[in-house]
Amino acid sequence: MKLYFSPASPFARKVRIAAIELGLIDKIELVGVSVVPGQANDAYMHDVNPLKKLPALVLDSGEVIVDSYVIAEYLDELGGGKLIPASGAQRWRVRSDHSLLQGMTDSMLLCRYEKLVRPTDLFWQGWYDDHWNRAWTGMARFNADTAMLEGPLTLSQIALVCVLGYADFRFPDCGWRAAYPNLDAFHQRMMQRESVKVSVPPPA
Ligand SMILES: N[C@@H](CCC(=O)N[C@@H](CS)C(=O)NCC(=O)O)C(=O)O
Repeated sequence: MKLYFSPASPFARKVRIAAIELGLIDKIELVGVSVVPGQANDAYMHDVNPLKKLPALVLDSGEVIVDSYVIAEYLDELGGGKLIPASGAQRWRVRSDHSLLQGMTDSMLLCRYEKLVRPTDLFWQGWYDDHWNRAWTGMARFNADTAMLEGPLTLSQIALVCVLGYADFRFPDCGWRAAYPNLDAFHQRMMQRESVKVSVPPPA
């Protein structure tokens, strides 16, 4: 299998952590790709993902799986279903938490693009603040969820560590550790895992 990724992508990081935790990383070739809004990457769009988004997983059959959740779900099935509970309340909780975290990551990425890509004179502060507020309020939501933070490893915990790692990477002065001490303790615990440690985004 080939995983199209970037070391900076929080969505791709989630898939890499899941693959390591599931014992599947040796079956995956990592292929680095650059995708930036407003910049062409016709080869990637044509051959892999018309949406020009990372990550994408190409199976040995040539079939392409897109969206980090779907890729993680595919890998989880292959690896024995350790990260997404198979049924019942636990399953919907993990999936719903994951959806929240996915939305928080999307909002943080939109903030990043607003500053990095959009021409400075078109910068829209109210829109930026609105999206940052979604990520920040989401952090408060998870800071209060000690059952989730202290429970067994799930895909939603992996998604949360990727949100926090992305905050460190792109918004280093946002102050999430001081504001959310439970998330700080969770992050420190998660950083003891090799999968989390080796996938920290490299310094920009
Ligand atoms: N829902 C997608 C989101 C993926 C996504 O937005 N990836 C970013 C990189 S972190 C991307 O490819 N951005 C390029 C673009 O939007 O042009 C997933 O979970 O895989």
